[in-house]
Amino acid sequence: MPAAAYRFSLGPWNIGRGADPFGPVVRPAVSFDDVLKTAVELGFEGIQFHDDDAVPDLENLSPSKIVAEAEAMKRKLDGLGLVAEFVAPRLWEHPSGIDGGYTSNDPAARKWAIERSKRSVDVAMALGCDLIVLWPAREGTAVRESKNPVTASAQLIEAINAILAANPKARIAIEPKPNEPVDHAFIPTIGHALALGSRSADPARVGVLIETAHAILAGLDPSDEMGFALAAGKLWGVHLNDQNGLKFDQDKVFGAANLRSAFDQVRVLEQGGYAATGRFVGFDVKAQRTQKAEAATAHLATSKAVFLRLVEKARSFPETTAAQCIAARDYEALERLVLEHLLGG
Ligand code: 3MF
Ligand code: MG
Repeated sequence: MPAAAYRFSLGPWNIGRGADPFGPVVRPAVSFDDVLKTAVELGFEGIQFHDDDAVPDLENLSPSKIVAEAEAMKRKLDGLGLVAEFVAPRLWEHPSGIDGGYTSNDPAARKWAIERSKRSVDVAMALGCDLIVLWPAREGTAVRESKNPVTASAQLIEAINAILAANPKARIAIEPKPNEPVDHAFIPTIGHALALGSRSADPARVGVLIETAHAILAGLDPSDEMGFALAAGKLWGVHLNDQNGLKFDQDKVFGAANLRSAFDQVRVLEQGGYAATGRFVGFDVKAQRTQKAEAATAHLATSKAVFLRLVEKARSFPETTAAQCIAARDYEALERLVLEHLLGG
């Protein structure tokens, strides 16, 4: 039987303008149509959307107009053979989300966040996808005493329940991150996300999206986070990238900082049968600021190429020899086997 094939996705923010906290943009804006063109050229089938990527200016549009615009976007995707992977309500850039959305200390802001999330559900359905990604970016604190974590947990469940109630088909994938932009996030790990989902009104419709860099920032092994979610049938998306230790969220090319860790992530996706679920291998990678405009999509091509090379490495891994090392409790021999395999020996 042929091995299951992976499907790849990218987000429009992956093709950025090169701004960083210390300097302005260095490349011209890329139109959404050109992002879609790039996706097709690079062999990516899925598009990851923020709600306002799909429907710009949606805050100023009526619910019916939002749906009409999302339907127009769906027709555009159809014409190119692309599909929407998920829609994420972008709460963290709007003035109402300044202190977080669902856990803001301002009740009007909390109401806004839930309403906006319901509009995201409408956008997703019109795009023909049922997955809502929640990156709880500002749901946390910079000053620890500014919010009550007991109350915040209840508010997060309330928001999740409101999204689930908005449409019986909607599913939620929580994308945890321990810090940045906040100091302490309320849902820092996959364990927190799954625990929260299990306390929702419909746990079967709440899963997770795992980003490599976020797991590393939490001091955890990304492949173990993936294994934990896969075992629970809850790994509904990934944001593969890389991260060189505990510093700002780097969104480096997959495998660029730690090729062995990238191998372990691919291997656990293979072991957990991820490809057969039909879910996407998504990347959350940034082009380096130094890249010239015409070469500012190389990071996506490289991430995908590295992933596919590592699939070959995972499928050709000498499992029988590895099992013998494990049976003999000779983990030094196993270490050597892994390293030689990765070195091409
Ligand atoms: C966070 C995310 C996105 C962000 C994106 C832009 C779904 O890790 O994946 O939300 O918007 O990374 O910074
Ligand atoms: Mg991400």
